Amino acid sequence: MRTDVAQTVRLEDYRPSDFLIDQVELDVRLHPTATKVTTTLSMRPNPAGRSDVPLVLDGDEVNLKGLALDDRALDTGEFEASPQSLVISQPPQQPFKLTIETEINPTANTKLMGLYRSSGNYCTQCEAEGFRRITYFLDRPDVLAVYTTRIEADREEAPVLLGNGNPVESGSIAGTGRHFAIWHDPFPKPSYLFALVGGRLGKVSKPFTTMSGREVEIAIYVEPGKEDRADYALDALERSMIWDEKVCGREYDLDVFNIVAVSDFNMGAMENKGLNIFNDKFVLASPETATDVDYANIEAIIAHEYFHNWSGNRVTCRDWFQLCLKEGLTVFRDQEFSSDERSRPVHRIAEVKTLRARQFLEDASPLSHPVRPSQYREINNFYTATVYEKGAEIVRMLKTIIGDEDFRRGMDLYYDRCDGTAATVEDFLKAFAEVTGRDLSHFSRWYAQSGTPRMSVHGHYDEGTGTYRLDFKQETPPTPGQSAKEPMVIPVALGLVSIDGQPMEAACERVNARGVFLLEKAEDSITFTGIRSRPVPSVFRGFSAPVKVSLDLSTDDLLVLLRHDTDAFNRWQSAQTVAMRTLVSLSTGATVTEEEMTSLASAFRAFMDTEARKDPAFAALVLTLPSEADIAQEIGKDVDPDAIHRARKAMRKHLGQSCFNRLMDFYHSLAQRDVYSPDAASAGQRALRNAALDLLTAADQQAGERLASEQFETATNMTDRLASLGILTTIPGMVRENAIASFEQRYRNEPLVLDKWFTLQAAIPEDATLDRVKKLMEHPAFSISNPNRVRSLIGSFAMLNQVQFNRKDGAGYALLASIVLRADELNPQLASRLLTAFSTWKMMESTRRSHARRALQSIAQKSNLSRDVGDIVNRSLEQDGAE
Ligand code: B3K
Ligand code: ZN
Repeated sequence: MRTDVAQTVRLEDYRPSDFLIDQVELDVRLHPTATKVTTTLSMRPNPAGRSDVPLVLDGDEVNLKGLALDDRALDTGEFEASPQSLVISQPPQQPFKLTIETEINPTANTKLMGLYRSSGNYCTQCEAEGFRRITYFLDRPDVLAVYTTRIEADREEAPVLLGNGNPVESGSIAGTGRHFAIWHDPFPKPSYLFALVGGRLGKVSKPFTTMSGREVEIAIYVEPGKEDRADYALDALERSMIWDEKVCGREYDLDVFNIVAVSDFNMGAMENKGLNIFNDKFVLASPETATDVDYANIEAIIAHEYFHNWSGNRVTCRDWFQLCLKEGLTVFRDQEFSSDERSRPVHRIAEVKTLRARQFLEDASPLSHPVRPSQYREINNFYTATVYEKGAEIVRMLKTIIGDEDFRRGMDLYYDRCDGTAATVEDFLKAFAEVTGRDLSHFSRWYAQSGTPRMSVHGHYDEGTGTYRLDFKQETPPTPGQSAKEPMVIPVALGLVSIDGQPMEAACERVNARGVFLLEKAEDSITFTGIRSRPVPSVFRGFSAPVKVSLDLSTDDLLVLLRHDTDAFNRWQSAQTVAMRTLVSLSTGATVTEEEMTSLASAFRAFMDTEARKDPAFAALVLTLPSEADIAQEIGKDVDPDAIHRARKAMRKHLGQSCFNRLMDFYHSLAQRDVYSPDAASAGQRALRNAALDLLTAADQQAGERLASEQFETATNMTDRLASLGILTTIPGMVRENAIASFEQRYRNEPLVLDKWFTLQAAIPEDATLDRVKKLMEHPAFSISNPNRVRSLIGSFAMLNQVQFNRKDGAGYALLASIVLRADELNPQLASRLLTAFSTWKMMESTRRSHARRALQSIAQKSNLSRDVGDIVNRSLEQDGAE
């Protein structure tokens, strides 16, 4: 076990910085291996900090080349420099100027933090603590400064030079082949929002007039020749800007807004002020290379990063414990945007599927933590589904509780009051408490208490009195570091439906005009009066709280909701609940009656006859069974992934056979259109057609193979081509292998498309996949140093292939462990993200559990692990009861 555990940072230890930086002037001379950075800081002691203390600046692998205080070079005795810090023992007690010269090697920077190179271009990533890899600095989010950046480079190597803020000046340096550009950002910002780019890039742009009439140029820079693939992203950016003005009253504030797409990036994108840097996967799209899901992701991530300009940049975070303040809020904002641009119920279902698959899973694992953690060892490990997705659910619950108007007033007050500052979760809640006069202290527990609350809901109808009582109980299971749990404030949006499917008007004073009951205690009951027949309750409409619900509803009642509920989310949820009950029984060897097997099938048939064509995207979701990972999570302990795989396959086959003619009818009537459009309605039709093909194939492999092959050959877009290839990969044989080979041939020069090819093969649920994955690691398109490639092949194997990653012989775990160790030497963030695939290990049956433990221990025993991997492996093994 690792002994050199990194120092723990605690929220309770926060204190303001002892020094402030008002202005930063950077002069960056780009060079592949020896970039010289001269930083001039206008500093002063912080009146809120301690006096007479040394000045300690953060560094990370930087080389100090020169140091001057108020233009006087410092003697060696006056400071101490290491790659990790620069300490000036007796700094002035009044404002002073510090000039620091550093030298860095962007080509050797494989961590992709700080200044690095991607396909020869220079780019940066500074959140959370990457700026200290460029120069020594007070690299913390509550030190806000105004930046001016001069970038100099070889004109051939880097004709485009971009920085934060507005362009000020540019020109050639005579006789050197070099040129420069100066950028000035008037908005004070923390160092994590700093960015620069230098390289050969193509550009698409358009003018944008803001709500107050200011002219802005919005532009996207991509690899030359791929400009037309950025059109959709540019359009999404424009729509995001309009939405933020119309719906939130937020206007853009600089003269230019630039986005740069790069191919080596640790995450999706980064919201640097005025200069967003993106993983090219979330910018580049054409019908031939991107799927409907890619288009939707591009739209959402473009919006997300743009929205950060207010929720994150204008109002930033005091410290990294407040990360959810910008991330949870901004996810909520991008979800609302996508819901407005697309179908709200369909988007809500997609959000909840993601939340359950990632956040509920995390909360049930050794990595569970509160939305606002109270301590960390490596902050990069806290960019999690809990901070992002559950963080967004908290904002959504707040809106549900206080209503739309007060929510908007609270947001406006928060922005107005906190603009230009580094804020806390308390500042955020205070704005809403003030506009509503509510005490939100109990509600704030959502930020501090980890774990997914479990709710049970029981209904009692009394025919004699015409009343209907609903009993609610909540309980949150223990999580690491938190054994005793308190009740949460839980908004329950609900309604009653009659057995014959009519909405019931029922009186209950505890349910407000918006149909919401607020549960504040561990147990509570509400009673409806004037009820003439037994109702079916529809609770947690729209998934009004991030909780697990156990409902004592019969299959028949659930199917009433599927057919008739006015809430689309609960219609979908009802079908999922019926399917899940049967899938769990099948997976765990419990008896499944004929009736159970057939009831969902007949409900599906009725649904297809009457409803499915009204909203194909929604229908596709209804016809898709819970995933193997969802079923494993529902079972929760002693999980056997092979049994789950068999159960899901059997049920798909049964449903496919029972609905065969209708599915075939759907498949043929929703034929491909000649012209591809990524809009939600067209995407919905494709989704339904491909969901039908999946069930048809489960029912009749030969027929499915024939249809899928034909679709694969004739597809006019990537969505249909990839869906058919995915279906073919489930059928062993030459048809599949030929399709895999032809796809590779067709897209051999398209790395982002080959990523999809890697993913599909890594997800094949058969024993030979392990060797296939190892072989694909030798493929010329694969590279262990490129995060997209590694995530597509290895990440998909570990996260999507339940049966092969969790092989009973432990070989899946061993493969991942060895790759994590290899990746860790180059890129710790990438390695630790891969390692989180082990988060389900404790819920496996004992043989698999032992193999997983051994694999984790083999990582933990290594010396020189990064802080990132060391932290995840230690937390994964903590509180591991010996067996
Ligand atoms: N704020 C960045 C994520 C930074 C991750 C640093 N490890 C992108 C985003 O959430 O918008
Ligand atoms: Zn974000």
